[in-house]
Amino acid sequence: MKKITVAVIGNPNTGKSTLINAIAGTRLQVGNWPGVTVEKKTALLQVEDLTINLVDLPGIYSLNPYTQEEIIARDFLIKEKPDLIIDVVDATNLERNLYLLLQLLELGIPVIMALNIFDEAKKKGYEININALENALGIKVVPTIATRGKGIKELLLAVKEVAENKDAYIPRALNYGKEIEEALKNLKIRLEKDYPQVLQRYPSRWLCLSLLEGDEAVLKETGLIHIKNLLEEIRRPLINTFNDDIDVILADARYGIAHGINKEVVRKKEKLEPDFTERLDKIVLNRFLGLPLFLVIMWIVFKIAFDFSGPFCDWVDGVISGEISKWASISLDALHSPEWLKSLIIDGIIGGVGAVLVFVPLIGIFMFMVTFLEGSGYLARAAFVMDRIMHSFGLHGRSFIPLVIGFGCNVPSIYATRVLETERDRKLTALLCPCMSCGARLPVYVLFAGAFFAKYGATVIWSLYILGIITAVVLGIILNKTFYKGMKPVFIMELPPYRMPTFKYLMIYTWEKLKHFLIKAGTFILAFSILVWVLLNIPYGAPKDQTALARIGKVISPVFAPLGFGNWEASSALFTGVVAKEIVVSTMAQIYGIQEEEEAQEKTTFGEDIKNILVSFGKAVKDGFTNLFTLKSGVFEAEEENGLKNKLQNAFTPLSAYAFMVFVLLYWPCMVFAFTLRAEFGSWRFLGQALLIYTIVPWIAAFIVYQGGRLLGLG
Ligand SMILES: Nc1nc2c(ncn2[C@@H]2O[C@H](COP(=O)(O)OP(=O)(O)OP(=O)(O)O)[C@@H](O)[C@H]2O)c(=O)[nH]1
Ligand SMILES: [Mg+2]
Repeated sequence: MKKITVAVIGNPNTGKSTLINAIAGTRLQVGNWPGVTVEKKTALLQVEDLTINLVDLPGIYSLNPYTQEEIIARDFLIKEKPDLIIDVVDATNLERNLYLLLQLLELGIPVIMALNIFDEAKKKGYEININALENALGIKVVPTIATRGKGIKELLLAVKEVAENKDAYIPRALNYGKEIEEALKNLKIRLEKDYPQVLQRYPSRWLCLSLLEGDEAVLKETGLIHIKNLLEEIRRPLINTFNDDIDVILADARYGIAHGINKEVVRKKEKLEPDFTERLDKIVLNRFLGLPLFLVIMWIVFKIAFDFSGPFCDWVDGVISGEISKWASISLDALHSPEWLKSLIIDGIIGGVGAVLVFVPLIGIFMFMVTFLEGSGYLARAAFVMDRIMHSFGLHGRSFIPLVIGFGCNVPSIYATRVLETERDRKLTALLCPCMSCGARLPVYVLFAGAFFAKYGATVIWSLYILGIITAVVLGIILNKTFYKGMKPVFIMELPPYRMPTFKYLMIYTWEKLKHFLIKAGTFILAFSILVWVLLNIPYGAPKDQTALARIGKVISPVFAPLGFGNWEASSALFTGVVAKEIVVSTMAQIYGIQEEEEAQEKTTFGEDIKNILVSFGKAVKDGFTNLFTLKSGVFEAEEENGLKNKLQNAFTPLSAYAFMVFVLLYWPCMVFAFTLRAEFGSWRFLGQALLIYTIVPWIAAFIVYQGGRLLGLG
């Protein structure tokens, strides 16, 4: 049995990850913007007697990398020397994609071209002569539509054929003309003589070309820095002949050939009508409309998510505090369990975890819409629109993508900063990520907005998200003036076309995001619900305000007094919430003790319970759609049965509730964020810096809101 490694490479956003998912049934991250994949990922596949190790890599425009993720891709090709390369090419953009392909041919590894996004090319009226393309390049070309799994079989056949006859498919490299080829030959001879081991380690033609170009990174990497003089000697006559730098000459040659091939093999039918993408972008990217439109789109996303999910959240709440609590109570009674165990399971675990699970429908629907924005190509536009604002603190619009990802969860944002070029840009962007309100904060907002702002709930929560963005801008400007001085980077981000995400895509990537919350509920939140229960029961049987948790809360509460929530309940919820934001809600649910209602003990059979659950689900579906079409504010007008909202209304005023939400918005996101930040940047100091910022900033922000509000007579 034979095993081969196949590198899947190509320009950004050409469908590499989609293609691997289609071939191997994996769920690698896919999105409609350049820079989705930021690290190497692999998928194993068996084709008859051949084991194929497919390696998904970040997109690159050339083999001369700038950003960290581009270096990952380049290094894999150069150092790990895969057996075969699949170059995934965007058929609507053949000429530009050919530049990388021509460089790949220089690696001495067989290349197959997957001519992907073939559907869009056809729709745009491109006719590509596959045979002519194969002949011009001397490699196999397979048209594919990765999103629909078209061409996969043919691609795998080609892989098998090439893998079995590798030597016959070593590509012929591009000829750069007599002078340059001569220089390359001379250089190779010198290296063969003096540095045979270096020459052996890397693809030789690529190495010679990079050295000739004077690629500093390659010089350093190969340890050949001391042959600079020799290189100068070889380079000088060339520069004299061509009157230009070698890298420019080589790039020009590649562009020239790419242009030539494109002209020869692509025919474009008469353009019938202006492109949909072009027409829509006139509005979306408009100087004046762009930003308001972004805000409106965000608002619509919230409105839909809250209205539609309301009845479903109610339903989950009903099932947890009704049937599930009842079943647990009956089973525990039947087992003659002691009172404390019953309290732990029902008040601690079901009450604590349940308070968070109630919001799963909301988070799910919100994630669904964020996934839609990602897949449709709007996300990249939002980054473009934000570009000017980002420049005010020396960042590029590209930084906005890690930030937007933060609306889902701040942890993947940290990884997404790899698309940025400098360490400074990466660190500054990572430092701003926590200002983006992640899904875990939603339960807190919904609880408070529901208790204090009912009808205006969606708008209040939307205002928190906007406040997060504004804080990021202010913080960015301050950091840019102090610790993170930097140049304004120039980089044009490429805008992908608008695409209608498939239903399957939406379901898979919504689930991937939601899964994370469910896992957290079953681990962190479960563990902390138990811990909170324990702290609330030391000493056992004491009134709640004399327990260990209350004591902790009372110690730290003076810090929060100027912010309007100096009570021990809020303080201890914020204390446990350091681990994860949902825990703020699960702690409050336990502190304000959701009382078992008498009706929960109603004598119904198990069958009746199940029927009741199903019937109420049916009603939730109906109500969800009714809300959607009648613009009723679903989640905030939820019938509150357990009295948590009432208790909150006694402990907070609308103003202090808003200040509390602002504090939750801006304080330290979660433990996983801390671990990831430390791991990704390898620095305790940087972590400490971030911790400090996200302790001070929320305090100041909540202070301004609360005291400012009081001055204005609001509370
Ligand atoms: N119409 C069409 N869209 C496609 C096709 N293949 C991929 N896409 C879409 O193209 C976008 C990019 O797909 P990805 O698989 O993330 O691309 P990638 O090359 O891995 O991107 P990076 O990791 O950012 O370099 C997604 O919106 C896909 O749904 C195709 O054959 N046809
Ligand atoms: Mg990818």
